[in-house]
Amino acid sequence: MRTVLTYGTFDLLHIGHINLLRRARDLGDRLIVALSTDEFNLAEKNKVCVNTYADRKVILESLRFVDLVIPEENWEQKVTDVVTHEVDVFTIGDDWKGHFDFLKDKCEVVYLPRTANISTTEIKQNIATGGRG
Ligand code: C2G
Repeated sequence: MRTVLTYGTFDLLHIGHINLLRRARDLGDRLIVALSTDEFNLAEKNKVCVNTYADRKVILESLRFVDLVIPEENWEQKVTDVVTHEVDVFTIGDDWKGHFDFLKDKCEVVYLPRTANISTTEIKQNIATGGRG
């Protein structure tokens, strides 16, 4: 059983998230998503989510290529998560390239290409300005 772990906020789930999650799952047999809590998002990422943690969790759990969702509550939990869940591969979008290389002595680290021209921020801006420009 090859376990893959990734992290994120996944608010207003969009094709960029889906591409990431599908490719993450394809790196192994089981995908765990550490989902940023509302408190962590606000305190550490300056993000105010449209969907609550509870709703974002249910949405991710409904995806056929997500096997388990756990909370991401701080920046420091990754090593513990990798060990606790016997993770073989840590993966995340390449906007984080290099940030998590410290995990390389515990598991493989794979940075996946981001999907261009889509982000939660852009979606919010398009809604605020009355639709895609
Ligand atoms: N992503 C992507 N393409 C996009 C947008 C996002 O591949 N167009 C990827 C990101 O690179 C990330 C995942 O989708 O791997 C989730 O993105 P966010 O919800 O924005 O998560 P982020 O704020 O990057 O949180 O500890 C790590 C952080 O929790 C990561």
